[in-house]
Amino acid sequence: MPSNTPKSSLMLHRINSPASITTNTAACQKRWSPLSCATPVPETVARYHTHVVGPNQCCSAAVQHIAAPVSTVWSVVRRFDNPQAYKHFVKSCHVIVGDGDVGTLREVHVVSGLPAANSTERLEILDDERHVISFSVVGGDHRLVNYKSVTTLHPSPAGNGTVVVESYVVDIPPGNTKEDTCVFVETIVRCNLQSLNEIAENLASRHKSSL
Ligand code: A8S
Repeated sequence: MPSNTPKSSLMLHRINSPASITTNTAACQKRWSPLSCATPVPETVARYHTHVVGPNQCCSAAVQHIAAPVSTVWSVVRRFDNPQAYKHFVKSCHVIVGDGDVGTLREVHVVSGLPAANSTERLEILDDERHVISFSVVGGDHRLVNYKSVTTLHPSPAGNGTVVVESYVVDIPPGNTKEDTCVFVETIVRCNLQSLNEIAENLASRHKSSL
């Protein structure tokens, strides 16, 4: 089993809530997990952020606390047709097949300055009850072959906030190291989560002042 990152396990440790806690033992002995096997976590974290990782792949997770209700954050995150609402690297997005259900394909064009032009992505999971969304990259002109990410939202144990957990698996591109790949992807994911934080907090405060 590849080693986990202390940062992720520390952060995930904090999102424990008394409801539906599980230990990560069975899954993480066979697969990559951001957690140590004994760390108690909400059941959806253990289930959706435990990945099979090939020898030429890398995998990591990021956590973001947002001072907005899960319903507000989810209203932004669930829009597979509108990633540009919070992903600043996305210049445009068009749904090419499907109507928003699992299997829908989107074509994303990214801003200039990246080692990429576009990406074709498939919606893998959209669970409005558990607040889980996942997509995989199935084509395009870029270096992140077989990229797959899962994002889950959890009510923060402290109160009216949200904890977002986003994990990914991707092939390590030829000529790059695992570390290069992780740094590149983590930079994108962190930017996206920070932007999501701003947008959701703005939506929540606008909603409050209109009540
Ligand atoms: C996401 C996450 C990632 C997106 C990557 C990592 C990408 O859209 C960008 C640059 C690339 O080199 C690859 O949630 C790709 O969107 C911004 C085009 C896939």
